[in-house]
Amino acid sequence: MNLDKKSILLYVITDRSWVGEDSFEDQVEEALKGGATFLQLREKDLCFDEFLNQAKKIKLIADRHNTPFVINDNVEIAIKSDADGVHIGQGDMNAKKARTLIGNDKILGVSANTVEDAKLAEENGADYIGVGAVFKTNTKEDANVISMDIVKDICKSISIPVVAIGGINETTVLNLKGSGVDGICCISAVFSKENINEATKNLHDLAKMIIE
Ligand code: TZP
Ligand code: MG
Repeated sequence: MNLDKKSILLYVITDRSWVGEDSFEDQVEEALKGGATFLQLREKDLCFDEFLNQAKKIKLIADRHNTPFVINDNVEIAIKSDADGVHIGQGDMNAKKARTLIGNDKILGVSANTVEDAKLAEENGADYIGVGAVFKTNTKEDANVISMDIVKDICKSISIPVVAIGGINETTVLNLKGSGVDGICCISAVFSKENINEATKNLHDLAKMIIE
């Protein structure tokens, strides 16, 4: 599928570890109301059935807001929940196989932190690339910070959209200006906040300032 780069301007990934008074679904709804343009369901601890049920519930919310919705890591959950696609890392199923399984009409996102991996992912049918961590983050323990030069080189070497991830918040985001990325991806800068709607609106405005 041909993904419009505008749809990844503010890409939000769920994180249930921040669930407090509001339910997980309410938090997601607030992020979408606030202007998230793309949504990924990321679950590291749910069993298959729980993951699938959650995916079906979140898909209804995403559909109501007309927001593209992908599943992290798990191609089978993406297919069974009829999500709009799947996002895979270098350690997950390979991109070519994922593309074959989901078909050409679904979205395939791939994480890549080298020019070589990004080019290969594009060749293998990725619709967009996720690159990072671009800044230090506590959300993913094994995430290495990559240099802005690598981010720039990746953006220059492929023609599909690139979204930056890792440690992006209202104070770091403007450092991405000039990097060539098409959007920002945030977890804690959205879901750790008391007012998710306001945080998302703010990040949406800031994201527009870094896009060329
Ligand atoms: N992949 C690279 S960094 C990261 C992931 C999933 C975590 C991003 O979380 P945050 O809270 O936006 O830094
Ligand atoms: Mg993964």
